[in-house]
Amino acid sequence: MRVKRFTGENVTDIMSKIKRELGPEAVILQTRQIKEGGFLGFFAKTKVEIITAIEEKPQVKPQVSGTSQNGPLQTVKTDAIKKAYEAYREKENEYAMENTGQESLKPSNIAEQDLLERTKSELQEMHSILKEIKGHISKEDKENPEPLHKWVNFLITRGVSRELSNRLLYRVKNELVEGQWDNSVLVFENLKKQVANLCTNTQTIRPRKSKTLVVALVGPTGVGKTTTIGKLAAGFSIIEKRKVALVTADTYRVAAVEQLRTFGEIIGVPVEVVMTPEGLKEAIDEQRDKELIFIDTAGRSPHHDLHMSELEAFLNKAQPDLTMLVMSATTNLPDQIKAFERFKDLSTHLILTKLDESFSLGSLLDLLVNTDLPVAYLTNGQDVPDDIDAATPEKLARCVLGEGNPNV
Ligand SMILES: Nc1nc2c(ncn2[C@@H]2O[C@H](COP(=O)(O)OP(=O)(O)OP(=O)(O)O)[C@@H](O)[C@H]2O)c(=O)[nH]1
Ligand SMILES: [Mg+2]
Repeated sequence: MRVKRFTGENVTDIMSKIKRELGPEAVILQTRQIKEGGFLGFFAKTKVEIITAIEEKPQVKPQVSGTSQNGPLQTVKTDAIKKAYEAYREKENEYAMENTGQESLKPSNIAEQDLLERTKSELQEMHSILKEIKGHISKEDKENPEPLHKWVNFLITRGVSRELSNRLLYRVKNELVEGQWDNSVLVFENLKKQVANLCTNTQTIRPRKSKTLVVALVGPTGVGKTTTIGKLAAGFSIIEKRKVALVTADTYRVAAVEQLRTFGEIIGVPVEVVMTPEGLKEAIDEQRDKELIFIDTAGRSPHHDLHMSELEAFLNKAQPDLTMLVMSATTNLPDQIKAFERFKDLSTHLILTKLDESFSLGSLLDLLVNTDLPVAYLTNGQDVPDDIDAATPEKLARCVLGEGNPNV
């Protein structure tokens, strides 16, 4: 990799210089203001410095076909895409440190935060123990015969609620005959079927050549909206060869916009930044020649009414065809359900993120029975563009139950 420094009067001039000299593959590592010239620190001119990097290895040819278990986007320019996205991410973090986020990074706040988090998780644990004790005397427990109790416990250890676990085993019991309740292979096969039956509602994005499809991603803060848009935009533009545009209505990220644009240039996708709902509408109208327009929105706390109304104002102007509510598997179920309740009227689909970070994905099943929106995608890592999969009932069932039969 070759690293090169560029300086100039402004970012736009330097960006064109970089593009001329290094081509669109160049990745921005750092952007900052510097003082140059002058005497003893006086009369120095303020300039912009951009540090770039370019891969000198021969390029990997795009492989259009070949979907894999880990995601369909594995081969194409992956390194360049990753680096560009990481550069964007770094800039974003830098900005967060320099601004409001700074406070929360002080050591004393970290300790307080830790204590708060621990207390919160202890309370949650106590809450689930109480729920479990209550569940022990539930009616369904008595209805499920002894050989099936271990399966109820298995589901509970996977994170499924006791109530739903009992319901599932009740169905298994009714579909098998008594002599089969001891047969682990038959019980597990039937259980997989029962779980998949609760996960049938899946649907991915299907762009059409004839009409632009506008897709907005919304959701609570930090759940992975921007990362998922990066993965989707790269996937659709590079693998599916679709004409894609990306519009960000997240004004908090303005400092990182150049990086986002560089990321867009590498994957061949224009990036527009808008400040107002009207600006969003104009940006969409300008990109009407595209097959797909992705809109990234700022993370919104479901408890913050003003922020929610701002989001609604953006969506009212944009009138997206699909609005995907992004939910993280690391959020506890009651909070997931609260967020769902708050966002559901704005949303048409769900995207479930950070599956790789949770050890008990069983609670996703409880989430799904509490929601009626189709699940579009599952994400399982931070890597752009690789860590994303289209949702299917089988994949969801595998998340809930794990890979193999626990009782053989
Ligand atoms: N482990 C893991 N991390 C993820 C995944 N998706 C996103 N992340 C990480 O989650 C963090 C937040 O991701 P963002 O994409 O910025 O989330 P966001 O929803 O856009 O955040 P806001 O815009 O601040 O609301 C980043 O560190 C991402 O790398 C995933 O599937 N798995
Ligand atoms: Mg974001």
